[in-house]
Amino acid sequence: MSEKHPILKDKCDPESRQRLLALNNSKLHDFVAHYADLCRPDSVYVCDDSPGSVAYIRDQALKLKEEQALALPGHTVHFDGYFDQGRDKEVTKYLLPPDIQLGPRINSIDEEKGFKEIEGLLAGIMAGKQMYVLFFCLGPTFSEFSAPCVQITDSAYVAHSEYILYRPGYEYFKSIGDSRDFFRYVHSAGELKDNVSVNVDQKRIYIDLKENIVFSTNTQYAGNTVGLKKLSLRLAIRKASREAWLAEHMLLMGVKGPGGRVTYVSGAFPSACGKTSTAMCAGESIIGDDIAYLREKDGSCRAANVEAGIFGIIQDVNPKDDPVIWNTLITPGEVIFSNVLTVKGTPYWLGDGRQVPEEGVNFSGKWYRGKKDKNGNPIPHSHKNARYTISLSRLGNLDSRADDPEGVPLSGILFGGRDSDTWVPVQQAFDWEHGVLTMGSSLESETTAATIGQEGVRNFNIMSNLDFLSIPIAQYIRNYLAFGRCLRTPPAIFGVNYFLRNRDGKFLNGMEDKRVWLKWIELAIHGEVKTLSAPTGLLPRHGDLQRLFQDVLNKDYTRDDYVSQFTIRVPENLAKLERISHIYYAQVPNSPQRLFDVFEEQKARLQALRRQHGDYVSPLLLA
Ligand code: SPV
Ligand code: MN
Repeated sequence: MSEKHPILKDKCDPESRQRLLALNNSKLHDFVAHYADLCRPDSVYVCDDSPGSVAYIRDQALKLKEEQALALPGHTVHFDGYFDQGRDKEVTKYLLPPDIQLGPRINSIDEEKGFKEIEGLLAGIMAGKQMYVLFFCLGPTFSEFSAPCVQITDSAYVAHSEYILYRPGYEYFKSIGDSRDFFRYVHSAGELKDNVSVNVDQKRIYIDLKENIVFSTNTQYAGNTVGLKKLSLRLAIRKASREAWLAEHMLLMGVKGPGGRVTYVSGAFPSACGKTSTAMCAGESIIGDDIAYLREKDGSCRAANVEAGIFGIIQDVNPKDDPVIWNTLITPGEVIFSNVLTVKGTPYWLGDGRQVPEEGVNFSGKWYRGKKDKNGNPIPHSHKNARYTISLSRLGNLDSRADDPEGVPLSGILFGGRDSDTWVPVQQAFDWEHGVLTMGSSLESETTAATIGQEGVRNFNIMSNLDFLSIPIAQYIRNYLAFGRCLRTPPAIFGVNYFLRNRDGKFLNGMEDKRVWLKWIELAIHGEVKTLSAPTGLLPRHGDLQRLFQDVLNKDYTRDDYVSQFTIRVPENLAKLERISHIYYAQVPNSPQRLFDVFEEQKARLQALRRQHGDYVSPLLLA
């Protein structure tokens, strides 16, 4: 290796070189050498799975001030730049040859042009810095789900986050020998000032699907930089499409049923729509909160968590709404807080239930109450998208099968978005196809006032995976339909809506109601509740929910509550079908005809119900 790649001999200390040599993989060696040459770091540090490597990275993050120590042992804070507080869709693009098209909803750039641009940005970008080379495994190691990955980064914060969020992969990498089948990521935070990326206009996230490489420059926010998170999801979706499995933006959890039974379900929700809080529901067990792989095995559906940690939204984590995470965040142990407010080593965030401090340090620098941005808008003390990074192993509610190399048997899939006026809180699809098309492929989510100015704008977001699709939307739907056909008993599909409001704009459900929906879903999966047939799916009966509200929340659930929440809103449901059909007609080339047929059938059922009972139909009128 060293003769072939003198650059590595020059840049690596003997231990790092030894670690690279022990991985007898020429593609890996070529990759590291090429980017060491191009990025021109002062030195290259190669990590393995040892505690020494992790400790080195943690120390570097502090030493280089990408993180600062907080008062509690193990706690650190990291700040991303003021304009680097979330995933940046505008500058995230697939590098595509002229003969490949992903459709108008998916961002891309000509391969040659994009590659030239990104290599230009990477040239010399690590001068004065150290390059870290790290190995991880997506999914449990030594299993059918395993996907080995190598990350190059000059950010110790990114590397540190990955040690918390993913399973170690150096030893696993040894086992793949000279295989060429692994994912690669090249990241540089670029030039830093006050520890944040300054060249925001040169922020790019470019994805090379042919080579399975993602490039990320001039950004630090984890969703743009941590290769194994959303960058890998894009690569995995393409790989899954080739190999007939599914790579999904889904939580994975166990729901307890009668007699100690545990039923595994996954759930797709767009960002900030209750995915983590569902996975963390009291009394149930979490496997993962963000990305799951689904595979067919002997005719049944198995699912595994791709990750080993949580990069969770911290807003509203408080002792009442999320006691388990709250406790983790106030206990010594490894936590990276990002974009919160810190006051003398104590982190504060929105909705933490504490008095907002007068001043401190946040993503805007020194913060004081009343601070405004350039446009005169108040700067909150902590960013809405402020996060915490923890290992799942910290949680007492971690499911005992979270690392099972076989995955867990998946019996249900939930689809939910922010929907003020259309879907009932919970309903079961008639079958796989009906669920995939009218729920997953029809998923939408409303923006909140705080994000894009105008409130209530619905965004289409198929399976909550639109931001990450690396195959045409129509292909993705076909893959889903085919996947279901391979299964003896496909998972039952449920549409859920935590955000339904009444005419006065008041939410109809409490945060905890989802605990009841989960119990009902568990029973419905096993055929242990009778359902009512609505045009949009199978609805719970009042009696079952009343019993479950009593058992789970010790609450009364009146007939009035039930009727207001489960009334079929015919005009809104018809309007939704219209909207979604239009998107598929106008913006999704080659949409499957079955999709339009199933929409037409649903429309006909809704119209028939309206002829019989009017626009708003009480569930008590259904059989
Ligand atoms: C999401 O936004 O869906 C997240 C966080 O899970 S990010 O890493 O930004 O994707
Ligand atoms: Mn996510």
